[in-house]
Amino acid sequence: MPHPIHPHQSPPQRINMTFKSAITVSLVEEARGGPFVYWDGLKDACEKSAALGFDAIEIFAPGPNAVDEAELKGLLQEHGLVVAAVGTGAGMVKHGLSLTHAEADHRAKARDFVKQMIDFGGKYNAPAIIGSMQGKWGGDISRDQALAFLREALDELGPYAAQYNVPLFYEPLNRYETNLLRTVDEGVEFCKTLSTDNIKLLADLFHMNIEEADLAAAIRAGKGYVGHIHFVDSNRQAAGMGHMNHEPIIQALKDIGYDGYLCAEAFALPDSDTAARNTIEAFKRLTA
Ligand code: LER
Ligand code: MN
Repeated sequence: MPHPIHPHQSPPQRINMTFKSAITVSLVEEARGGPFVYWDGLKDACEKSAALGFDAIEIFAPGPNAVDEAELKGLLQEHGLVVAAVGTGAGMVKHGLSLTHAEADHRAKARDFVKQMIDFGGKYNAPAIIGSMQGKWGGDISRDQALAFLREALDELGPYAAQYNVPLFYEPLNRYETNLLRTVDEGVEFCKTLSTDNIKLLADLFHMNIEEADLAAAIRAGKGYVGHIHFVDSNRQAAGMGHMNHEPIIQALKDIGYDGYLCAEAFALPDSDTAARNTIEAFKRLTA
């Protein structure tokens, strides 16, 4: 049996891995049961992730003012962590907002929410992520129209993020979560139509496992565009707990000179501590 983590034991040396490691913490009660490893607050997540040797946390927060800045900065400093990225999905989960909604007022509110989340992340030099906030097409809105709305949003929000010297991450999602862009290649082609070059793609191995023919080839084709990785297994558990072959994916990331994070956006299965430990062990095995 692996040893339990004692929050007060001093953190081990950072592990010198090829890629930086990050782990998710959700502060959104409505999302409980979703694919996030830690659920019991920032203090708990910082103590435990630092003790395991993670470099960073990725925060899924209910809104831009949900986190006390002094508290988080203190925790990051105390534990030698940084923020890898911040999610914006609470705009959808809590407020039902979508960047591709039929009504202009609604879209403006969605863009405003994302801007505030970019401001939130900016305090920690962390990019924001557009995942479920991209919405879907349907009803009165054609696919082309929805993509035009998405383009308009990213062309506004990408430059907005640049004030913090960070990109904005756009995440293709699998077919059960969006009908817009579902593969890295579709994401790359879409980025080429933008007037901003400050959008980078978030390649989530869980979504890719559903949509891509060849995950490593998709990563290679995303060279220059892939800026963040949600690193999990086929079943959205920690890497190593499903049937995904991660070695060729790691090799592809090396080949494209990827220098971002591998972030565990995984279910807390069988529990947070085990998922976190399984993740860091897989990272070490695959990349040390
Ligand atoms: C967010 O990163 C993501 O991957 C989505 O599946 C959440 O719904
Ligand atoms: Mn994801």
